[in-house]
Amino acid sequence: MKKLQTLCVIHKHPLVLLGMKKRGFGVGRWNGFGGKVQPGETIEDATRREVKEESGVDVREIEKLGIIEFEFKGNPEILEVHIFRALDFYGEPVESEEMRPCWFAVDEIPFAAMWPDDIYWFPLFFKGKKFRGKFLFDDAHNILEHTIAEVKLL
Ligand code: 95L
Repeated sequence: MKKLQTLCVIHKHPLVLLGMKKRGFGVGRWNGFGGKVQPGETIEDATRREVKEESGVDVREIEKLGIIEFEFKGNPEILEVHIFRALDFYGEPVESEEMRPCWFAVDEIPFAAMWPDDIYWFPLFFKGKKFRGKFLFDDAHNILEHTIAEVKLL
């Protein structure tokens, strides 16, 4: 059972926009913006919609840089997360019910307060490399197994 999800990280070098998740899954962590793909919607459209809902901005071009499958031990569903980079956007970030946006320098990313997989792929992401990976988490969100690799094509 696979669930398609989107994740967008806005990268205006040397800064990155992340959102503190205020409720729901991943609460208390700095996240990219994203969520579920709805029926009839493309993955790109879902990415743009979720970024707008959660941060208030309209992203310009988005580029898919990664696909990662996340599995939680004891849960049969696999989250297939399509990870996008946006280099520019229209509007100003605003806090939503879900997220509190904040800019971070690329060399001061708060990895200790983020999902533990981020430290494995952010370095590739910042270089604009494409990547594929899989992570298996336990119930406390510790990484039990992982693979991550740069790829030529997604
Ligand atoms: N910036 N990274 C994220 O926002 C992120 C990273 N890893 C995850 C792993 C499982 C999951 F359900 C969500 C995320 C996630 N949002």
